[in-house]
Amino acid sequence: MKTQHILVVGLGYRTGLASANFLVDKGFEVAVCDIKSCEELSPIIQKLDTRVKVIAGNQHPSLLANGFDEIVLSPGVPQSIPLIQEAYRRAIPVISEIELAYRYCKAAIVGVTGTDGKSTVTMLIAHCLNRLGFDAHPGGNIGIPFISLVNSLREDSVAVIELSSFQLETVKTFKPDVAIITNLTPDHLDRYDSLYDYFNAKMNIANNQCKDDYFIFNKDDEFIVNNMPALQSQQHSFSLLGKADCFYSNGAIVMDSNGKTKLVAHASNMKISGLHNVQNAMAAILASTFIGEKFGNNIDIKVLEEALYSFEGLPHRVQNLGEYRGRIFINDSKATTTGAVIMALKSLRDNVILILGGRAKGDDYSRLKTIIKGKVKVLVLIGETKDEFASIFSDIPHVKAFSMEDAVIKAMKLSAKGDTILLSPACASFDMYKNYEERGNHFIEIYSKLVQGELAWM
Ligand code: UMA
Repeated sequence: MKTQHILVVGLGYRTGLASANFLVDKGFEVAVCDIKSCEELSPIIQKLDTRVKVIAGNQHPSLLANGFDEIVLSPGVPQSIPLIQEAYRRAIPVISEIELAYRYCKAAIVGVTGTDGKSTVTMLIAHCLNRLGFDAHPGGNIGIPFISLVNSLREDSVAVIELSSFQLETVKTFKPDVAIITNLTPDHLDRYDSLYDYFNAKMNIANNQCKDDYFIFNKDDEFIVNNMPALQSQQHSFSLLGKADCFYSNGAIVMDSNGKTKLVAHASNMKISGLHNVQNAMAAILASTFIGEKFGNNIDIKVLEEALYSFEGLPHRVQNLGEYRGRIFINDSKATTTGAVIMALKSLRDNVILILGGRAKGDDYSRLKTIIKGKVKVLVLIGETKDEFASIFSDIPHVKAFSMEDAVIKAMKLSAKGDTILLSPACASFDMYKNYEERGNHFIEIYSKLVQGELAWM
């Protein structure tokens, strides 16, 4: 049989690199192209198998004249680029790395999508399943490409995969055994024409599911409930507000199984706080239960309860750094949407000094006004959006800052004992940093300098 010739589009240090190395190992002839120059890509090229052909600084549609059989598209590359449009014209299949990994994955799959909470839910499910005795592996959008896991997954393993809308745009047959959508609020509207387009990409998570599969959704999310397409899978919901398959009542997280209610956990015993984390826990409880059913086991609720209590949470998500001169510092650098900022503010008392801004993602930032007026004393505006936000929030006390250090110094000056200094930007980080982790780590570093007396702020 003729060797298949695959083009990987986008040589990011996660998806492109892992996909190209995987494919060449499987015997495919592989080329990878990226708009960046060879020099810019050199740290990644060093990790690339030497059998992979690198096309740097060129993504012209004429590349397809080389006769590729399939394209693996990195999530950061939109389908609208001329190369991909030309691929569609030539009927060359375009798939995501998720679809590729699915072809080789022997394990059961839990897929987690939604706007906010995906990473926490992914890690929490993997934590619960491992405590329950499963061999669970988290991956996907969380930063570990699914394709890099498949060789180590067994038939009795569970891959718990965080899925972005970008990754789901180009799946074809991908089908998780358990799919979850945490919530849906405006995001990535710089890539999608409307919220519906964004939602439709996300719903690709469930399109191929069949009647033996499970689909878990947030019953409190009106957009999801009102726009849910017909699905083949068994649908189950969680709710903070009323009855659902898993619901919250007076501090208790309860499962409703065929009309019989069962107490699973007390929210106050969990290390991750806030009602959004109760939602995350409910999604994890349902997913763990259904994975148990898939494997023919009744999971031990006591073990699940302990797993929920022992989960430490993830860095950069409402991460409490500690106290300095009576101010609590919270790093929520992962909050790149208005929905995430709303969740963070809801989980805190008032008197917040909010560090906000970065690279806009097409969100309607005025959505933040009501909660900011209720909880925030003053806004410290950073990044590319600072002028735009100064006009959106003109009726709210605000100052502009010109670096993260400047933001922290201004936040210290404008705060008093008992206040909370929160970095929850509502924006992407790319105007000032490589990614949200680098932004959060810089904030943590500045906080440490403050505590050690190495940053003059008075
Ligand atoms: N590129 C092109 N042509 C273009 C645009 C980009 O060649 O037109 C190239 C860039 O020059 C770069 C490469 O594509 O070299 C970047 O690829 P990538 O952005 O897909 O980067 P990866 O490192 O592979 O990271 C991706 C996800 N990135 C995005 O979706 C933007 C990571 O999610 C994910 O962790 C990783 O795969 C593993 O699955 C990050 C993210 O920001 C965390 N996700 C978004 C979010 O969470 O909101 C969706």
